[in-house]
Amino acid sequence: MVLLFSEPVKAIDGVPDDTEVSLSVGTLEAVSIVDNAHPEMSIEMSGVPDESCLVITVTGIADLTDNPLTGNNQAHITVLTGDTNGDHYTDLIDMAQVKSKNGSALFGADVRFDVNLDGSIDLIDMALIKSLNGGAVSCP
Ligand SMILES: [Ca+2]
Ligand SMILES: [Ca+2]
Ligand SMILES: [Ca+2]
Repeated sequence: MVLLFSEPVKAIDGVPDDTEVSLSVGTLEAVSIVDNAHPEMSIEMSGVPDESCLVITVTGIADLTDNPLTGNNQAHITVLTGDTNGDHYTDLIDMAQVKSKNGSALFGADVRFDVNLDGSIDLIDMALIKSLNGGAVSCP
């Protein structure tokens, strides 16, 4: 997961780690800020369950001239396998969407149609969505 900020950031305590980032579900593995030129924070995590609402809370960061982060410091992310159209339900609409992309090369936003993450969009992905039909999640 990569968070984008309006300008480059740093950890106020000098080390980007679990004092800057907390997750509502799953396990935080690593936090890094790539460099001073890009306003990006990279967050590695594991064990985030399917059908969950992941809230990432960021605290203790500042811009490069020591102005602390202001404004919204939380990102709400819906975690739902097979929900290719992002409407918070896994259903026949998603299956139809994957069917329309069957055999397409993975490119840009189309990666979301590769539900099993094996590098191609095919019948296996459609079968997976079928098996997950009825899945739902809400993420306020
Ligand atoms: Ca820290
Ligand atoms: Ca859907
Ligand atoms: Ca696939």
